[in-house]
Amino acid sequence: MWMRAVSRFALPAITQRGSSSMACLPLRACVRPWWAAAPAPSCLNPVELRGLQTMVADPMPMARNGVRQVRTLEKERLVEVEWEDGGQSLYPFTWLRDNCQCPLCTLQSAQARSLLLSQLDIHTGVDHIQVTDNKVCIVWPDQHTSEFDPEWLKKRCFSTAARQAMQEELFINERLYWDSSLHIPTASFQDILHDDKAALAWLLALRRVGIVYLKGAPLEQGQVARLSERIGYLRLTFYGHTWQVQDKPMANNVAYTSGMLSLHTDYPALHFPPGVQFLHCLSPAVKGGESQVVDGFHMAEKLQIEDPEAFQILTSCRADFTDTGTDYCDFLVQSKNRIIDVDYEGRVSRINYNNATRDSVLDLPLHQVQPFYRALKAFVDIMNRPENVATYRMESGDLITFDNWRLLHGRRHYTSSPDKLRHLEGAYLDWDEVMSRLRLLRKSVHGDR
Ligand code: OGA
Ligand code: NM2
Ligand code: ZN
Ligand code: ZN
Repeated sequence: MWMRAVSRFALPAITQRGSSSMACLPLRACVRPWWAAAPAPSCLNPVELRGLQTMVADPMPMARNGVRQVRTLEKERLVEVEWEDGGQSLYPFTWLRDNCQCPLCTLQSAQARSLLLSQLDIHTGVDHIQVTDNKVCIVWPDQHTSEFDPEWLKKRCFSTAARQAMQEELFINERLYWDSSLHIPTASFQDILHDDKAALAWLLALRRVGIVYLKGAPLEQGQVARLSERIGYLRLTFYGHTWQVQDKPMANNVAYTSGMLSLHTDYPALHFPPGVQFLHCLSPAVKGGESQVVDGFHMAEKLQIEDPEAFQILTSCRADFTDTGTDYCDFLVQSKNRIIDVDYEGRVSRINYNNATRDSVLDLPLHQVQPFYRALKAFVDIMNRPENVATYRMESGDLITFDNWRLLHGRRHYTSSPDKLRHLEGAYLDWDEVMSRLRLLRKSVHGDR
């Protein structure tokens, strides 16, 4: 039977909302970008919404991107564009010259810059500027001319709000935080393979929620590879292109036993751990083996609030990880990772934690050892609280997809029966490839606008 954490109807709900109720909204009328404007799916029980974009005010009024007038501010070396809706945008001369879209400066077939920095005068002036056919035309002092499309310019406006909107459009960093009451967004494996709308809803939920449950995958190996081809290609590691999670003699990893797996992220022994993980259940355990997940970003936020000292330690001290054995080939891997990675603005960007591969080598001065253990235990205690852990049981044909940089996952011990082996097949992908497919699907489903 389904456990509480799995919501069968969740993902189609996202799709419907995404395609119907939004269609009549003006482009810029919502706080979120147009393609993300669907309300939080009702199936989710998000604890909080996190992400810059939710705090961004309407970056640009929606009206036509018509240009009313342009002028140069010579002293500041800026072009000022006044839009028909009354707004204004400023663009540095140097940036405009660098981003000339003409065939001499841009290789159009690759949409790549061919103008070299050695050819760029970063002190250039402007000889002449005017609006022709609603395009901004600039003649540079050497008589080279550039033409800029107003829509193109507007998206690249340097105001804080416009930059934030553009970054959210590109990277979709908004997150829905959750706890044990999560109903995991769920979709049909076949739909995702064959329907672009379903695939888009899948990847959007994977990004925002961090986990999506797929049902109805054929009961044979090769399905995680098939699903990865829907995106691009999978990530090869020392455990192979895909890997078989089974109780194996002389296991080269604790995952390949029937033991419980405490909450972990996969592969912190690599400095660049896989971003996304797929696990396909081919045969469940007769008894035990239930899955558990927690929202690592949410747990890190809780730690920061409850125990700022522990958060400080786990975001600054690097722990050593190690992994050795033979699989795809022989390996002896070492890494140094912070348990909680934060970006340049202090926002949590990745969790790196697998207690099994945490090395006995601990490269910390003596006096930092006990504080490190105290901090790590505080974090693990929070993530183990029943109110934070979502539990589900995978049945044959179920395929779970999740953000391995954000979620920690585990499983209960299971009873190994020799005539019916528990068998999951897994594969990794990276976020760059997944995000690439997400952007392309967004374009093909919704069009450029
Ligand atoms: C793993 C893992 C989960 C499971 O192989 O790393 O977390 O349910 N497996 O066996
Ligand atoms: N497996 C499942 O960090 C880890 O060792 C995760 C990886 C063996 C590919 C387990
Ligand atoms: Zn040019
Ligand atoms: Zn794992």
